[in-house]
Amino acid sequence: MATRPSVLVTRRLPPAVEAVLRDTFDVTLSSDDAAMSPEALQRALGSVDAILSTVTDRFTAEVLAAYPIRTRLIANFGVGVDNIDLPAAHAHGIAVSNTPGVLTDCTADLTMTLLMMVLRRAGEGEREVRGGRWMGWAPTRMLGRRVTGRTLGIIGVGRIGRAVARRAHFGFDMRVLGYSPRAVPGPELEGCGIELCPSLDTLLAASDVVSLHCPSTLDTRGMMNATRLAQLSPGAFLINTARGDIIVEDALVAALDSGHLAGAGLDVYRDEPAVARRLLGRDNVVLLPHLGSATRETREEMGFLAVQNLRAFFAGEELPSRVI
Ligand code: 8YV
Repeated sequence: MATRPSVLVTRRLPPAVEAVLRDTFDVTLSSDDAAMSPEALQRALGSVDAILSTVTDRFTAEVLAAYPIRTRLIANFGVGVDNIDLPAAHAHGIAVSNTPGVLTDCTADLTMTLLMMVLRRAGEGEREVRGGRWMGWAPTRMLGRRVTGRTLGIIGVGRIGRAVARRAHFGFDMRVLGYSPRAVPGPELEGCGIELCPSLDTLLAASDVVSLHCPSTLDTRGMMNATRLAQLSPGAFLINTARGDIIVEDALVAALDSGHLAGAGLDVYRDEPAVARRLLGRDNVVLLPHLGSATRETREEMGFLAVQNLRAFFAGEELPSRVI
């Protein structure tokens, strides 16, 4: 029998996915289900044919400088690949795949969850009830902002941005503005209810709520800085289910402190799992623990898509979702 490709799986995955992996490859499963250290990643790069990685595995240029490298494919469990230095991987002859599509709806659903929670003060309200501080209904108590009919600005009109737009436009009657540097107007965006803005400035100034759906790249890291936040209309809200480092956290806190920003809903953070102390104490900020794709169904589909990429790679076939 031909030897099976060796695959290191860095984190525990849904049992059905692990079963398929065991049936197909010579698999090493992570034993402690914690983020792998740079040293452990380097050891893996030298010893296995492929690595099924997640967002918590940081394949920096230093890690990828391991020698010798045996790994030929990093199959990332997630659509974002900012945890992998792509030029360095390419330079070492390592292919990279991801899991787009299967997590679009879940992430869009979670974006709407954050939006609703922030504008309707749901996190704050829940804390009040659980804390035994609720003194009863009153006409002027804990008033949030109406969601229906507001203007939502979507930065990044790819799969997830468009799925959010559909929910907001057709479900909540929102006016939806969109911006991506390379987006072109047409039926695909119009069908999602998106009016494309000519510039980011226009979108920021015209939106009541801005939601981030762009990848973290050299162009977008730190994009939401003090200048950009100041361009938002006073009393606007910011939602982030993309990547934490797109927002400059100090600038976000300052905009919340000054009241220019009315609230924020965050699922992702620059230094996960660390969350800035100055955000933790704020009632107008909803903080979730990177739950975008966290449903049983989606995590299985992500796993199966990663397996398909591994299979195709070792069969010499085209990868279903190759990044490089
Ligand atoms: C995943 C995500 O849970 O797919 C992504 O890019 O951020 C999340 O949905 C995470 O990446 C798992 O590796």
